[in-house]
Amino acid sequence: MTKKELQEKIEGKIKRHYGITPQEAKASVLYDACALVVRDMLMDKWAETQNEIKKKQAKQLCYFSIEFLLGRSLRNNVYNLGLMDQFESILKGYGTTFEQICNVEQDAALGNGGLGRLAACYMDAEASQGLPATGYSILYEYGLFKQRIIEGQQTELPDSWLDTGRSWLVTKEDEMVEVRFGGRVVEDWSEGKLRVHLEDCDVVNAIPNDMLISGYKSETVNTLRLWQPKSPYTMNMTLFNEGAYLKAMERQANAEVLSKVLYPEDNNYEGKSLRIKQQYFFISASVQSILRKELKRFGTLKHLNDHYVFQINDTHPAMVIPELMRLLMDENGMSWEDAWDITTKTVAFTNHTIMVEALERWPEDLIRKNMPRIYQIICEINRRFCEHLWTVFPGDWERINRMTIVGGGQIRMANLSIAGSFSVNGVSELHSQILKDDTFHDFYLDAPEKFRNVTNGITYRRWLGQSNPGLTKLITDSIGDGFLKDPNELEKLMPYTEDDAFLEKFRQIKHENKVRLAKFIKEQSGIVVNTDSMFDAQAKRLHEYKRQLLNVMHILRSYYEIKDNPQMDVVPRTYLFGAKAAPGYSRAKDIIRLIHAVADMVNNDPDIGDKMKVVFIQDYKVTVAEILMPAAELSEQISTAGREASGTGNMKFMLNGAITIGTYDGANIEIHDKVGDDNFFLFGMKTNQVNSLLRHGYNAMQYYTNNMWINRIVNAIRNGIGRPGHEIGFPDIANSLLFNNMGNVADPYLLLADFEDYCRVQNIASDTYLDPKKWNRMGLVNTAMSGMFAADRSVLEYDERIWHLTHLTK
Ligand code: 26Q
Repeated sequence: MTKKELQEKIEGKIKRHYGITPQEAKASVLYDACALVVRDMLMDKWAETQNEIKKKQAKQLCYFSIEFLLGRSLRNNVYNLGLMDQFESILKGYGTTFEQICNVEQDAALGNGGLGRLAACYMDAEASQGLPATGYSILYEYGLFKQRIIEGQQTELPDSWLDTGRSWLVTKEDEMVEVRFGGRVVEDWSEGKLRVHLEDCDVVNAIPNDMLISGYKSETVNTLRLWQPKSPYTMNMTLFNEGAYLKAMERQANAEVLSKVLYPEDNNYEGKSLRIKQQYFFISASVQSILRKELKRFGTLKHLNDHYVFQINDTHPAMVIPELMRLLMDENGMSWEDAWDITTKTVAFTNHTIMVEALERWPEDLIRKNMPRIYQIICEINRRFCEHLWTVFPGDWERINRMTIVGGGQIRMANLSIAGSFSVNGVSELHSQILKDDTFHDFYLDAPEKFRNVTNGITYRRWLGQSNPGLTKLITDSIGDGFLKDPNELEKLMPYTEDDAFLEKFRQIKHENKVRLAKFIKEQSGIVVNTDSMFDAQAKRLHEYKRQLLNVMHILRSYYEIKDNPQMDVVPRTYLFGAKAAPGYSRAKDIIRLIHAVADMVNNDPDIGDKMKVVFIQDYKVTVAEILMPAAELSEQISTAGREASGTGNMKFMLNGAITIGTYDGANIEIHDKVGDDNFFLFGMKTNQVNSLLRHGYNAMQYYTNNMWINRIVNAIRNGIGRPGHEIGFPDIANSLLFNNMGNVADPYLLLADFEDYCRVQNIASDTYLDPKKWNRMGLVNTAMSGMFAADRSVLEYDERIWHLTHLTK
């Protein structure tokens, strides 16, 4: 499309929707007009994609996820359509810039962290690879909370993303479906055959809002279908007339509350009844709408698994299994055996965590009360599964007890997900191995053929092409732009690791990106950072297993070393943190407060000056990550070995040329394999050492007694951190490292055991930074070897190992 045609379309929108000229339009109007024009363009391609799917009777992917952490869409879509130059030039003509207009858009933060962002990266990769896919989730009114720091403490503010997000949605009232809660199960033998139906339910209408998903220079446009609940009931006038105003609206309010807010929990399960209703709401609506299409197209559901595969993103959508069973049997007259055969050939399960506190287990009562028929079906799945287990493990009661789906008054969603799927995968080599050896070992013995690995990946278009234009240009100028379609081409950069002029340009670009981040930090917090210092970043959800506290302990050590010896030579560093804590996770919030106290102490100390700065970047989100990743030089990936399933931030940093300081955990291992020992700062215990230490009784106190640094740092954390006169003590944090608490051993994530080795390797990192050429070469190796962490590779592996989809025109 030419600039002229595009400009006419934009101006047409402004005129028709707002009745003004582009010169009169403020930024929000220009944003809306651009978004609507882009949406129209995608709509044409979307219709084409639908046609091709029909014509080819294509097998499609349904990706079920309670989270899609999309970030902004305008720039992404314009980039994918190859229209960046046109848009930049048109908006310049209006006296503004495309960037300014993009900044109007709020992030669509319909997710917490890694799991949600992964879903978003995969949607991009599927469209880019011509894989037909639909994502299914909820149209949350409020996304993940906005984080404000007030006096060092996190407070949460609502995030109403729809103000600008609406522009991307196409509401399809005519594709509404009914979701039913509660009621009674009624069995009916009247036609000589058992038919089950529900009576006296609470009905919630589900309305689809479709977001079109573009791929990079691809003809395929896919769909993200976000369900919005709407009550079919109006106000109860009898109650209203009696003066019971709230009661009169209760039914309506109960329905619409389903999509109010995304639960802000990450890697942690909380048994809230609204949450399970959210899950059933979007699952039931999605499966109904899929079956409706299948019936319309083929007149039967017998071949469902030839046309669809359902990938469930962790266990949150596990109710697809009983819901599909219910619809096949109760509403389509299929036998249990036929329905089970189809279901278990359709559903595949991805696990994202082995942390026990994240495993979903719902009280039986809650499911029985809200989804009585689903409860019955789960019980019957369980009964038959136990029967099967008795033949596989005769007499092995203990094992069978661990494997049951219903047990101890709870429904175990992971067990349901495995029993009802044909595929179970982890998200990195190590994680998939742990699933087989440990977490799901019993299930592995029963059905080894189900287990596979697909290592996570990220979309390079967003995380390099769009967020790091400087580096993208340097790469394109030297090896062409093929890497944006085939990321393995990045390896062609390897010869440049010996090219001094190239390395100098690489350094220069990193520096420009650091200046950009420094400006952002200055505007946000007033802190001035030294752009010649090493930018050392840890950005991820705040969780004890991710060990932000270990990073803090090392910062304190560096600080005291300078205090003890002000004349010593140091490599200046800027320590960057970005992290949200779940609002109910008080230890995590305490650690945020500690980071601020450390920042207050370090940043205001005249003895320290430019040598150290500690910066907590407020409200870390996709859009902030897009500024942070390109500027980082050292990537902190320091989880306790065996605890981080994969990590994906590690990949974003690597791609942008940061060097990892990390443990042997998750995808760090595969990053280390790719770049080798020389280009990675590896430290700490391995998974087997961690587990054996914990099994044989880990004694944290012994480190406190014997290591004078640990002693000093833990005491300081307990007694007071802050600028003089403003010290705050954190006794709970200190105690958690030394004493058993509430059934937990002291220091369950082994910070004290890994501390010395971490500091040793941090010193190596500092020494290496003194040799800029060496450092830049290491960074470039990281970029060059990052090809395998592209989401394109991941989705193609899913396709080859699990999905077997029909490929469309790219
Ligand atoms: C469950 C029940 C009730 C409420 C909340 C939850 C819940 C919500 C979010 C449980 C877990 C999560 C999120 C998990 C997550 O993000 N896991 C991360 O997934 C990434 C993508 O695979 C991995 O890279 C990370 O290692 C993993 O931590």
